[in-house]
Amino acid sequence: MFLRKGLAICASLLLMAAGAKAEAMSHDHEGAPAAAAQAQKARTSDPHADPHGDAAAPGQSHLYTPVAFTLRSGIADGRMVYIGVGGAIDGKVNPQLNVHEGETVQINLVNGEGAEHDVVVDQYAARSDRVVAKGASSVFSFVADKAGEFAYYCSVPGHRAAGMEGRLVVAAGPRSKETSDAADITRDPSEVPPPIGTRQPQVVRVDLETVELKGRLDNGASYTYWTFNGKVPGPMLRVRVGDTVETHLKNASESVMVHSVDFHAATGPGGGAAFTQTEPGKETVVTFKALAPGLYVYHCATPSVAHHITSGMYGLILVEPEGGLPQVDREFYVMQSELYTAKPFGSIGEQELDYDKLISEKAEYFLFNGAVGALTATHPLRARPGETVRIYFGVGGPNYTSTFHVIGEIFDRVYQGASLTSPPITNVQGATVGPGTATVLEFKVDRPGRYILVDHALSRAERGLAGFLIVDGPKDDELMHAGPARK
Ligand SMILES: [Cu+2]
Repeated sequence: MFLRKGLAICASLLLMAAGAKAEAMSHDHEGAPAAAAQAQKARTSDPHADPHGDAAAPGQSHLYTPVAFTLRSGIADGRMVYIGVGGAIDGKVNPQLNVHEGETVQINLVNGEGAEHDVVVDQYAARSDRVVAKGASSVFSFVADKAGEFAYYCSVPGHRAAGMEGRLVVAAGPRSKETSDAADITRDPSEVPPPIGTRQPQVVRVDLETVELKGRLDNGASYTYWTFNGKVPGPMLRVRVGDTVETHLKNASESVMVHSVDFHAATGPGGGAAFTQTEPGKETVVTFKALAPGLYVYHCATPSVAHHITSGMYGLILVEPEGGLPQVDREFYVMQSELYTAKPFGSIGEQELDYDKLISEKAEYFLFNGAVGALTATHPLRARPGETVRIYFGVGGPNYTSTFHVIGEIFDRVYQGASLTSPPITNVQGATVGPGTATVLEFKVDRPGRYILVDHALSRAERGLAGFLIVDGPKDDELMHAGPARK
């Protein structure tokens, strides 16, 4: 078990690295089907994960859209097995295939090691053609018109006994449409307010609305997020030192919970939370003076605070020093958090918080900007070679410390602890950022390619935590190329 998991992690990192490499070696890397992009695409387009499709209009019929699975033959722990490819079954040995009554099921069989194989489901009198050579594939489909639990297996003599058998579970009744009406709650990392410039201190009004809504956590999975302004993280706020920040906190009338806001940029009881405990349908106002420059987390501080934070209630406020920050070409807003669902990572359907896991810090999901795929499939970061990039990075948490790293890049400057009044440290591989804190990172992107944002506690990449920085432009072989040094 341990070995298999370890291999799965290695394999997916290799895939990502291979993706980055293929990307870097190609001019036309938007068109190059790099492995990481494919892996991501498999997640986003896997019809099993979301049979209704992301683009589908609510209420539209998807009865005839097949629920597709890809199985690859292979060896695991010395046994002959099927290995799931893509979506919720990715990397799983003899994965359970979950469908609903009445759905058309399509199974793609890929020969992964060269022996002859097929897939048979007796109860539906359904079978694939045999695949006889490595790389060969076949496809078959059937309508799952009987609810129940059935075996799928390889009918080549001896193979079923050798391990090639899994379960097809047909749930009674149609699949709930719950995930197709889930909102996109992910925050676009390019949503950074413009620099303040050189103006005098003034009163700045900030409007925050706390909104509880069903959002897409992953393809085929939803979660009832609690948010500031409907996105995760909440809006990035930008003021200057000496400004007076007048915050109006409105709690939407549809809310179930009381919410509030605690600004780490503020000095005073609860960072403002003492004055902003807000009932549904009500509004509170708190005003504070931004005394110290820096990049600060804000979050809901209504008990249980960890529950409100994990559900999406956090954001960043930048208090610029007088005169602002040095100009850069691109600024991005990225926040990390973790989620403690009752069902394991990758489960389909509506996910619920598990309070015991939350208080014992056993996270299922690790997320950049609110959801799996937020910074890969939905909103990858983009820049051009030669541009300078600044990332405002914060950890909502509520519990895990991040070692933020961009694979294939070195941070030219890191403002440790997000202190903007201390000199930044230079030439740094990773920034350690604890929960409820932040950092500012700057670097120049020198070479085109796809760079991967991670927390270098890389097991978390297996639980949703990854982002892309896509750098388009002419390649520069001086900095890196495949093969030996050139004369
Ligand atoms: Cu709250």
